[in-house]
Amino acid sequence: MERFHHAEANYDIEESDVFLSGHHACPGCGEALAVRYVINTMGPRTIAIVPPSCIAIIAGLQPNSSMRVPIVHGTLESSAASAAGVRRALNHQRKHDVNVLVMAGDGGTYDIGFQALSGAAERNEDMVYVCLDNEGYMNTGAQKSGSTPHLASTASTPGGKTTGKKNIAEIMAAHRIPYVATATIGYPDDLARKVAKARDLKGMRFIVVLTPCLDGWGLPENGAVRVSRLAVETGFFPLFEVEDGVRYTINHGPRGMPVQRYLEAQKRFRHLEAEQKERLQAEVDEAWALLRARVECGALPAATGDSGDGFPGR
Ligand SMILES: Cc1ncc(C[n+]2csc(CCOP(=O)(O)OP(=O)(O)O)c2C)c(N)n1
Ligand code: SF4
Ligand SMILES: [Mg+2]
Repeated sequence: MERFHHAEANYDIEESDVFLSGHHACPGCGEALAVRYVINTMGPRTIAIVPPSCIAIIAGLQPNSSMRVPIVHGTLESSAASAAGVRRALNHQRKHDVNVLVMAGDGGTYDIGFQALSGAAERNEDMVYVCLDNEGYMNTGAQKSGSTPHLASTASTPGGKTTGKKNIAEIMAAHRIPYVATATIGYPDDLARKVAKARDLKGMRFIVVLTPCLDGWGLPENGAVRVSRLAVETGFFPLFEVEDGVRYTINHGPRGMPVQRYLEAQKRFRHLEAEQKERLQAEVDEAWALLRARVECGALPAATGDSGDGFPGR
């Protein structure tokens, strides 16, 4: 592990050198930066499961892979099931020190891979599952996914998506798994800390990382980190952790910046009327009220205590 300090961007993290320079993502891709932080924090004793996505393009094919770890290129439906199988095979070989990691896109997590993910979470399978969330099926031309925000324009919703973004962190927390977190590339120290925490826990750990896509969001090549910070500063994408499905911690409150600042930085929202922007602001405010209520509920004593099976409150 090597320590990286970046004074201007104000971060200081420890990274291994699993991720190599030279890959096939668009220059400036937010997802590639997220992959670097995640895989370098997980370290060299890791097997990664990567379904079809831009992550698979970033990982590349042997012998030209950008990662110094074994990678299973599975199907879009089956990442969590594949990871569960790899974990069990490793356990059988007594290789308990090898981490099993899924790096899947939002399409492969919120939608197409969700059945396998939910089943693995219900069984509390032992893995770190990271969803690199660029809010659309970007590898196939930026179609909308279950993660695309309300009113965002995509290749399949050019006039704006009529439904909202699924709250995958809450959905996963409802499975009462040991650890759920949200993170983004604009806050690398927060992201690396959460990945390290997940790595060192047991059972199902789930992190969703907001990773702006230049092409799909309509950003300049140097825009991914700035927009990911705006997502947090405006409250559009809250940073929080959930332990055992109930104990919520907010890591970074919104700084009172209007959502408008986030919307105007991206082409996918440029068609919006003033009234639609106000509606999105109201939705963000409502989501924060619910999140704060969850924090307060989590501070209450558990209803039934620990059942002893690894799942509290059952
Ligand atoms: C079952 C199935 N449907 C469709 C595809 C085609 N496909 C390959 S990659 C991809 C996009 C995946 O989107 P996401 O998981 O969000 O990853 P991203 O490309 O955005 O990183 C799609 C639809 C497929 N491989 N399998
Ligand atoms: S399409 Fe988007 S997510 Fe895919 S490599 Fe390009 S910038 Fe990254
Ligand atoms: Mg995607």
